[in-house]
Amino acid sequence: MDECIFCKIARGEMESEILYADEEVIAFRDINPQAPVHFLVVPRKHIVSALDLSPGDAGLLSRIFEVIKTVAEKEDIAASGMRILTNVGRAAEQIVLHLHFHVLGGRRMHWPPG
Ligand code: DGP
Repeated sequence: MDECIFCKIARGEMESEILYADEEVIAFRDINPQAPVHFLVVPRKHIVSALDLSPGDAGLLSRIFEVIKTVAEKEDIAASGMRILTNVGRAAEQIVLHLHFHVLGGRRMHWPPG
């Protein structure tokens, strides 16, 4: 998708602090961090949200969670606990319409979330 911010980051056309990249998945720091560690894990393939995943994406989804674990361990938030979330649609304030998983850690997370 030409105008999608996360597609542009994945193509290297927009700057971001990349923490991990392979042929399917990238991870980079959120521009507006909500915790001491806050990064996003994003498929290179343009998928709008979790509701747009299809059975053919099972391998990709599994890869995304492997990358979440790898980067969380590298960022030293895996052992203490962290939050993984994906916003879907307007009521959840999904701003970027390209599937992404927020990974937050380095502080105590509260429940229920806002
Ligand atoms: P969401 O509300 O789930 O769509 O969150 C989108 C997140 O993406 C938000 O926390 C800020 C982040 N973000 C938006 N634009 C950019 C960008 O250009 N670079 C980076 N690194 N993060 C961005």
